[in-house]
This record gives sequence, C-alpha cells and structure tokens, in this order.
Amino acid sequence: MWPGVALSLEIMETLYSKKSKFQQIDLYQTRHHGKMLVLDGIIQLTEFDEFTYQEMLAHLPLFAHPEPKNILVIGGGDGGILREIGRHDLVENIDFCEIDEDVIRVAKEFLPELACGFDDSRVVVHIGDGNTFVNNKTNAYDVIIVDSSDPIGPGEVLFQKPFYQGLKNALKPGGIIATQGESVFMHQAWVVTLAGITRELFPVQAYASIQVPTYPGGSIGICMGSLGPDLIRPARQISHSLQTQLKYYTPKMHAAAFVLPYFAEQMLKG
Ligand code: 4ZY
Repeated sequence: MWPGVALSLEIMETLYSKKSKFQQIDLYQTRHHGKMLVLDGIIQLTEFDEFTYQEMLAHLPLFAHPEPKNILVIGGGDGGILREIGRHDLVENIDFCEIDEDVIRVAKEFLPELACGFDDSRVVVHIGDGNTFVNNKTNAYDVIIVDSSDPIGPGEVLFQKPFYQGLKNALKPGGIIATQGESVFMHQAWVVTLAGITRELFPVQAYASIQVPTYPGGSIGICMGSLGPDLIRPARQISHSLQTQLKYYTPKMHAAAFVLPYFAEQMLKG
C-alpha cells in the first residue's frame, strides 16, 4: 500500500505469531516503542504512540455530540477505543463488533493497558462481520466509530458506500460517525473516496488529520459525518479530571485536527 516506503522498528522478541481465521497476527516487544501489534504485516499500534489515534478517533465524535448515550464501535479488537469511550460518563451502552476474536484474545493477554476497555460493564461484545451487524440496526446509535484496518483483507468492505449507508441508517437523529480515514499523504485515492461517500450521505461532513509516528507517513485521517451537530467544535466542555487522563486530545486539538494543508483541502473539496 505504500510503494517505496518502509518503517523499521527494532524488535527484541516475538511474543505471539499465528494465523487466525482472518489474518496473520504478530505481537512484538520492540526496543524503543513498547509492544507492537501487527496484522498481515501492517502496524496496528505501538504502546509508544497508540494514545494519539485512540483518543482522537473516540473523543472527536463523542465531544462533537451533545449527548452521546448509545455507541457502536466496529473493529479495534485491541480495546483502545473502548478504553477512551469509557471515560465518558454520559455514555450508557457500547455495542462492540469485531470480526476476529483472536485479536481480542491477544490484546487481553499482551496489551492490558488497551484491553482494559473490555472491563467496562457498558460494553457488549459481538463477534462477527461489522457490515452485517450494522445492516441489522436502524435508529440505534448516537455515535458510531469504525476502527478498521486498511482496505485490504477483512477491512475492505468497510471502505465502500453500502457500508456507509448502513452506518447512516443505524444512527439516531443527530448522530455522528467517525471512521479510520487513511492518510492524506499515503492514500490519496482512498481519502478522496471516503470524503466523497460521506459528503453524499451526510449533511455535515469533515475530515481530520492527526499525528501517529508509527503509521505510514506519520499521520492518519479521521473521516466524519454528522446528521446534525457541527463536527469541528466540541459541543461540550471537557472536565479537568477527564482532561488530565488524556495525552493528545484537548478542545484546541479538536478544532486544529480539521485544519488541513492546502493540497489536502483541495483534494477533499470534491
Ligand atoms: N486500526 C487502526 C489502523 C489504522 C491504520 C492502519 C492500521 C491500523 N494502517
């Protein structure tokens, strides 16, 4: 997916390496980046910088929504997004749908600081296909978060318009979606596709870009659609106690994430 580009991290030990029903799962101890989860040869997270992605993919939609009570998360078997959602007291229920239960098992064994997200009693785990799950839901969620891998392998269907139509149908009035939106540097065709789909389907649409040093090109996008609320400014204040639990998200970072370089602005105009 990244012609001519490679990222090397020094590995001390392989802690887990096995093929699941869906993909090759590898878990390494790196020298400088903590543990690292790799699926089909692609870095999903390192303990060094996972907070940037988890915080922003969770808190952008949750703070953009005035009253997020019912949440759906698709993908993200490591549990990091659940950990971040769990910090919101307004949230009442979190449906979580992941296709590969082996990823959850590996995270629970090796990545307890992410998999602690599963300990939240509001979380209901569904093992299965996210597209099928969402197509059986209507008017059910205030916020839907899609923490997918890349559009190859099991994640491919999650980058297509019918899936986004299903997400829209599953939202309550005023609902918001936030999806893993690839990189404005590395995956321009995918970014344009995702922005086009959300622009067609949602009255309010925005694209954020955040820094993740161990993702290809060092950044990743978050593609968002809303049936009502503004996305670019938080709808609610953050409490001091929640702010001090975080490392990346602040209300200023919320707004700043949507400010894009000129080439990306042009690319996303449609
Ligand atoms: N699920 C997070 C993730 C995002 C992008 C890439 C890999 C993992 N490339």
